[in-house]
Amino acid sequence: MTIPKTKDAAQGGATLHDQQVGRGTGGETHQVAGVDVPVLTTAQGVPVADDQNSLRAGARGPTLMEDFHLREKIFHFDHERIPERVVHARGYGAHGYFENYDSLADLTRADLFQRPGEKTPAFVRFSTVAGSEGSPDLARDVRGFAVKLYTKEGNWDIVGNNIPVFFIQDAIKFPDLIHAAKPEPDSGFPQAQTAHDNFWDFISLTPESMNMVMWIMSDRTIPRSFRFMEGFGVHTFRLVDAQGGWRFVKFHWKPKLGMQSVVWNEAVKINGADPDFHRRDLWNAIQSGDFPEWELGLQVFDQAFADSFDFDVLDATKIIPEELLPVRKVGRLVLDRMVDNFFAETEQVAFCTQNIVPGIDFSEDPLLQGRNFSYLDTQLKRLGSTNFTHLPINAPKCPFHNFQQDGHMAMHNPRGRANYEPNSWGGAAGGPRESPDRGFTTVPVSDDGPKQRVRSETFADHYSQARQFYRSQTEIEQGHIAAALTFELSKVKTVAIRERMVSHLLNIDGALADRVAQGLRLKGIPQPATPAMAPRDLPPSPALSILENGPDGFSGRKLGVLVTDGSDAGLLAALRKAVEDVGGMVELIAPEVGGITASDGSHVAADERLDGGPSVLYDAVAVLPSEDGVDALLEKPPARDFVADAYAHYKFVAYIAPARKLFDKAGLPAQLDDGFIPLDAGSPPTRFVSACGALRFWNRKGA
Ligand code: HDD
Repeated sequence: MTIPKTKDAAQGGATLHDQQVGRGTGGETHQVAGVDVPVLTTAQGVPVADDQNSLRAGARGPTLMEDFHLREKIFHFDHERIPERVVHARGYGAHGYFENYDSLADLTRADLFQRPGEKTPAFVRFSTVAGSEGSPDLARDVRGFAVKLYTKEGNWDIVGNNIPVFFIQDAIKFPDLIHAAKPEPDSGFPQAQTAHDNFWDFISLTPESMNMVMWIMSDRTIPRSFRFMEGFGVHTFRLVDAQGGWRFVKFHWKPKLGMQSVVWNEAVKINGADPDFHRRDLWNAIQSGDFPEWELGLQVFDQAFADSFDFDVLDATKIIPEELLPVRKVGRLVLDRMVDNFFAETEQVAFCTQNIVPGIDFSEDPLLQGRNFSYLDTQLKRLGSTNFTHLPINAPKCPFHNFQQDGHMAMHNPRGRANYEPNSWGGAAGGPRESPDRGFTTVPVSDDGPKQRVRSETFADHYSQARQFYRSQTEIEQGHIAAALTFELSKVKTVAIRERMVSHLLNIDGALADRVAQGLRLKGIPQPATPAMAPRDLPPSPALSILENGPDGFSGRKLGVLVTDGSDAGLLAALRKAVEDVGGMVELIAPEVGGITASDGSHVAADERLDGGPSVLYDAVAVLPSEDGVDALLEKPPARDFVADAYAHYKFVAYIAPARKLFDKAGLPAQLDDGFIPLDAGSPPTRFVSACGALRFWNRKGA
């Protein structure tokens, strides 16, 4: 191929930004196969004539050192990877905005909360904690929920999780916790799982983790989608008003679509069927204009409330129940744009708990205080330069001026002579100066005492809120917690660790401990662990249950429809309309991906081939084969699994008469329960879709 000579790309008027983000945007173009495309260049902008062959001495001779194009290309490739995050390595980010409802000037001087309706750009990264970057999305794990708000007075990061409490009270235990959770150092497995000896050994020796244990064994750690989970700032922070007055605050993100999780057997299968299940879900939702939303909620309280509350508000293993202190909704977070480049944005985004703005302040929570050391340090390791703040995803969107300079990859290089202050260069030439009025000031709280390594007595109650969490769950959810504990501890080989965990459970709930002990076939029930403080019965908090806080419809959910040649075209169209009318999505699964010929002779494209679209990928399913088409399904294991799994996972199933043959073949009961809804003249698709709003038919016996 002969490539015409061109000018240097940089002369073509490309901006620095174009050159950074485009694959040859700007610069000269040339025609390839009748289309104008940019000329391929080296990183130096030199046009490349041949990108297929290295420079050789003779057609079969050795490659020459002189080949600067080959060397530059391979050199760059060799350095493509940066260290993955030591925790939260696997994540997925999106852009959006935060919109403030009312002025909160009476509570905080934070600029973003001053004006009703004001929008602040945001970037959010969701993540799992323990797994590597390539681990599956539906590992049982806490989800990170990190929000960067690019306010007009600097970047504010709320680096939270989808669970409002944490395993440990003091940051000094974080390396131990994470070492224990990650793959064991000798064997190098298990990946992205806490179901192993090291984790439960550490946990069973750390009673302060018991509240978190209840949360992680609940379905919160197997969310159906990032879109359907809550987020929390976890720690207590401070809101500071213009007069310097302050109150404590806890941050909540409430999903507009309600909460939803999968069931464990489903999670295991989703990980095989689509390891990218969560990121694909977010991508698809945002790309199709179905923008997920969360409301920011505040629990605001003063020192008197903190003192009257039974737990220490500085203890990150505790919540303040919403029933005790309601969550005030103050704005909404909308995610409406995917990244242009995963590496540049999602991978290089650097969240730091110490990124805070005037009007917000830290509390003395020892976990938060330790985090404030950790994040800056880890970004330097990961991103390689103190100038990571110059990367577009990390740079503030408001003006910023200081005397920091140089270092690796410096991109913002101030002009002029003044690179220190005080200086006597005067006016603008003297550079920026501090502002006592606008600048960040720390709340002048005082707390003095002897220097010592101690844990406050007010952190000593490790079981009461664990009990409260467990007893606030529906019976179904309690069953899931017991099953999850039994599963995880069954993977633990050391019997003494299993027993030690049950001894903690005895302090939480006797029936739960019994259930797990029986599930493990322990020889006898161990003695309860000796608590540092006797657990108390607290009133149940319905806000802690997922099932009590689910959605009221099928909006944002997905229906999978199994079809064959001859499927009823009219019914398909009516079903699609009924789902889309309530804001849901439909995917068709056919024996072959090329699609089907429907009853009216029309060609209908499929979204998935049968073995690529198992029912675990959908919130509800419809089984609509034709009389002629169903026989071919009977011999296909993925077709039988499709209905057997939908049944086992409590899904609502719409069907027409021929589907019964497949149900029989898959071993479903002859007497179908009310979760199976026929589609016929007496039962239109709208009836099925409104039933699907309950998401699962939990009354199914024997599933
Ligand atoms: Fe952390 C990442 C959340 C305790 C040290 N953490 C990280 C991320 C989230 C959290 C969401 C991923 C950010 C992203 O998407 O880039 N971490 C939490 C929460 C905690 C918590 C909610 C307890 C309330 N973390 C915690 C402690 C320490 C760290 C106690 C250390 C003392 N966390 C880190 C880190 C990471 C991190 C090593 C790894 C990658 C990163 O920071 O950017 O610094």
